[in-house]
Amino acid sequence: MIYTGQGKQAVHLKIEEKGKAVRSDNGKEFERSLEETFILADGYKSRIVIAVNGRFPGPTITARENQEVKVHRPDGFEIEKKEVESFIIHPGERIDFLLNADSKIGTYLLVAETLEVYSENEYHAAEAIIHYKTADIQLTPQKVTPHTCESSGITCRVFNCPFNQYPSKENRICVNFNNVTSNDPNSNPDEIKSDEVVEMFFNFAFPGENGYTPGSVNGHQFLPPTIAAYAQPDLVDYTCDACNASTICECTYAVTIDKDNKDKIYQFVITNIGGGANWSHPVHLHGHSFYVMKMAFATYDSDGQLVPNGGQDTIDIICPDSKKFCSDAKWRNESWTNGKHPDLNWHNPPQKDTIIIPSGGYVIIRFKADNPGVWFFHCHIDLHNTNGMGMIINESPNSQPKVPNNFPKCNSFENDAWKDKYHAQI
Ligand SMILES: [Cu+2]
Repeated sequence: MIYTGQGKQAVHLKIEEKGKAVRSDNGKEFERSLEETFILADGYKSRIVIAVNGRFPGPTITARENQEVKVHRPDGFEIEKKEVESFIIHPGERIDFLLNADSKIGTYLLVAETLEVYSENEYHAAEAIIHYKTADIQLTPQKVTPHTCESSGITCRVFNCPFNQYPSKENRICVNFNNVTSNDPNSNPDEIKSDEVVEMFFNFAFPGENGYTPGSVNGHQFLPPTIAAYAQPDLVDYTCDACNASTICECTYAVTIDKDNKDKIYQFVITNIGGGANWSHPVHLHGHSFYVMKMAFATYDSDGQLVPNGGQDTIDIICPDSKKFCSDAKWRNESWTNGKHPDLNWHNPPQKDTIIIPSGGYVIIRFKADNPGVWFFHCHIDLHNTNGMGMIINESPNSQPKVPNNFPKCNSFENDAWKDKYHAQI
């Protein structure tokens, strides 16, 4: 199942190849047909995989009308199932969920709604019909509204929120990755237990000044190399000398880990703090899955609103620079340094390869550097990573297998015709 959405339009909720989207944007509806339904055999369990392909955060996926979904395998790693009313899926994530066809036999809606604050009479959602095999055909199930939880007597549980809580009137509570236990047969948290942990801070945000606030990691706006970084490592210009704690610069930002390939344990503290924190960022690491050890949020008031200056840079973390770029963040309590954070999840931490970094918050991940390579580490919102919110993790360069002889090489070049024209102009 693929959801495609752009900003204020939920465009498609495709179910298998034959299924078409049923679209409902602001009350406009397309005609429904039986081919657009998703048939569940009564009494059976169905496993549905959803991947999101969108430029903006969200959507929330909901099975309506008293049917709970069981979140089963976020990013392909099994967890102890979470029964929730809905879950939020961010760009780059995949979520398997189970749907039991054990409600009253009938026709229901599966709904993907955008994650935004609606004004009155505004609603953007895509819908698909879930039709029980023995139910009468009913192509117009009850319409959904964004206020289902408000009017229900039962508080809705929502999985994977990019924030700590909803406004109280919404009658929804958040379940996040701190509340998840791995149940994956290949999970082995012992592999990331060590007294010698290498800890690194990475701030994914939009810091800057004078109108220049590009997407960046630790204040480095990513400049993609013009050659293949893995195949031609000596030709990559990794110079980032112009960057420091109080400057935003553009360069091919890379951090080398595990130079001698000792299979060290790395702890990344991925932050979204300081003056450049606003969106939440689904951050994706290539080449690895990682254990989610901790997710921390900014401070919210009792009505679910972010408290101004309530980010984690005023709580657990300190940013020494006066401009609040937070490119050189540290733990406020020095004794937490190098993997000693006192509140890590050691009870079967879940594994992921993409994790939402809440606005004003941080996420601690751990992994073992056992996969030499040149790995992109980036926000999965296209607008953000093409704006510079990405970097290279160069892992164990001395152990990276060489490309075959005569492997094609590439380089940047100037087209002669273009060059003549360009130089004629200047
Ligand atoms: Cu982002």
